Amino acid sequence: MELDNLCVNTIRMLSADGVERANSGHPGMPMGAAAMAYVLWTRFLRHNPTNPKWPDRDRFILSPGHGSMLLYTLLHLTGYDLTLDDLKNFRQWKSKTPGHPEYGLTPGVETTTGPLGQGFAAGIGMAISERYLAARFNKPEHVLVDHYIYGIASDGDLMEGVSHEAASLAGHLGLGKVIYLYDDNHISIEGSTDIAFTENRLARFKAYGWHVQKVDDGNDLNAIEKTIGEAQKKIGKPSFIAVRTHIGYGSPTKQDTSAAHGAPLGPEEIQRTRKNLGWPADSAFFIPDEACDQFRKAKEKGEKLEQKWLETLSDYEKAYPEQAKEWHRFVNRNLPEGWDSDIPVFPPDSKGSATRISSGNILNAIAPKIPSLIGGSADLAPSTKTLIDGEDDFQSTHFEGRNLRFGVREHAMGAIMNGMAIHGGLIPYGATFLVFSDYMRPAIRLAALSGLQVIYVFTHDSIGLGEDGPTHQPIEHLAALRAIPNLTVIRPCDANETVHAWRLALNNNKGPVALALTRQNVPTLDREIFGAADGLYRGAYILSDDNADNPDLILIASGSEVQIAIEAAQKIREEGAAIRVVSMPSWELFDQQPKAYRQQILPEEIKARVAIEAGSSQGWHRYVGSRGRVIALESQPPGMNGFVGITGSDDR
Ligand SMILES: Cc1ncc(C[n+]2csc(CCOP(=O)(O)OP(=O)(O)O)c2C)c(N)n1
Ligand SMILES: [Mg+2]
Repeated sequence: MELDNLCVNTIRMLSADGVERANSGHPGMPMGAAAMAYVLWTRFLRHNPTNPKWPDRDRFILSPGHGSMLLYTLLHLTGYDLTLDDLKNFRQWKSKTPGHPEYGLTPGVETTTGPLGQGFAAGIGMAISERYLAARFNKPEHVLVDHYIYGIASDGDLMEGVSHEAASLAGHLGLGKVIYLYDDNHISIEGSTDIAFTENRLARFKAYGWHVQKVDDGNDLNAIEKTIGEAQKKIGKPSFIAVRTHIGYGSPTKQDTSAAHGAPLGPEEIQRTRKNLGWPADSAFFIPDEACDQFRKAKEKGEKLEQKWLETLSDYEKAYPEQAKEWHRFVNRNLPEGWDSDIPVFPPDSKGSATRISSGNILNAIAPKIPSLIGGSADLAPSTKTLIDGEDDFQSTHFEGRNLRFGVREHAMGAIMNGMAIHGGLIPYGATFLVFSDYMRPAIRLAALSGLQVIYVFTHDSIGLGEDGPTHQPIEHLAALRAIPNLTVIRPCDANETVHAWRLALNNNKGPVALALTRQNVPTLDREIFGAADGLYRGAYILSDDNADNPDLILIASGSEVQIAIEAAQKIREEGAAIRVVSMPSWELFDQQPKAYRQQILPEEIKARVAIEAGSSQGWHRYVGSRGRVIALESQPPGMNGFVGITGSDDR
């Protein structure tokens, strides 16, 4: 139909105009994918541009974030709070239309994308949240949660390992609400995908357990509509639709070439493209009225959809007042009153226990009170102690289950947790050995960037883990995690610090928290003798102090090395020196303290300071100063003799 074509070309040209004006960006992807995006957004997507946060909206993920102009164009056209001026400010400093979509910045952007594969995997996390919430809250006559997770994925998304991991898990779990359109344009940056990407993608997804379809002509609106309709009918399988598109469609010389990928069309080529698509000459940012009206129908439609849902919610509140309260708690991320009433206080114990064990006990004390807390591990639950006792596994037969079995898929676990958190309603946690945090790093970074409440339980946090050898012994991992802005890393020294670490993680909804926990026992400190464990909230606090005004030496340690610091202090004291012992479970928390507090714990004038941590010394100099020393692991300890690897180093 002519109007449809006009609308599709409006998407193409607005996207190309945005890139042209910014003089950077990616016009080709939006131009190629415009038709499928149009069908999806005008014939299927249930959303309310007036309220981008309506909980039961369908989610749309643009996994190839480089095609961001496609998303901005759709948001503007359908009536989100994103003006034409915003489109004109594409890629400008502080604009609402950055180079890649950023969660929290632009209304309607459901998740940050750009690192290929992340959006794909985050969508699987959203689908997990959708099913869990549906299982927990829906009643036959009151359906509160019932929405799709739509996405567009590119060649790059499908090449990245994280999408393989996530697709495999989604197929296993039968997440039928996932419908992904594959922008099958045969082109990536270096040219034809023939140079590096030739497997049968449909067969691959079929083998993962997905329902697969293909559309031979990416401009055939009816064919696209039909396949999405079919996909919706497939209840128990995620859907993958390969749509043969043409990058840069409409551009006479750049279509089907990688030249359309990452640079503006250029003034002459964009004129030629306008002509080719029947667009007026010199018509940058032109939106035909009929096209605008067509897209804007989304507003009224969306308001009605949400209104209807609000009526359902109101009926639900009357019929199930208690559950309705819980629903609001979930959505607002509030913890129920008394959630911490069963949290243990661990008595002093010189033998103590591993902090991973304490963590497991704490998790199991709070989990019954916080049903929005759900998680699991990458096949290491017996080691990471992250199973919730008495709860089912989350499986296609038990979407109400709270124990997630991520399988050995750390990267997808990270990205999936991001999607779970971003979907709303849940607080996800995920566990593995600290050494394998490397396998999750890109997703952790995105969680931090997006300010998501995600909890990482990283156990076996030092060479103290035992006999596994250097492949399993983390060295630089704490430093690497601490280098990620807005990630709070906490390495508690004993059971009671672990309690406060969990409390902090549950209360911190501004960003992710990583807990670094021991495999081996650590003593539970007697807090009658030592400083109170809730000092953890301040990042560092005094455990013991011989001369509060003027200690001769400050020993600073984290986690399992705190006991070493305490023992060392004992010995040095015998020689008559006044020692202060500081437990420093979290740099980030300490750095947030007022200067006066920091000065109180680590007074500027006391230069004799030693930090002890069984990891890389990198960064510790900030706390010990130029005349202090760090006792750390400067090199990979030898395999079987790992325990003797800890050495003092002079860090001047
Ligand atoms: C993890 C990651 N690696 C590399 C890049 C850089 N990059 C951006 S787009 C792209 C590939 C483009 O090919 P495709 O995904 O098919 O998108 P199209 O060119 O078809 O729009 C690459 C390598 C990235 N964004 N993320
Ligand atoms: Mg491509």
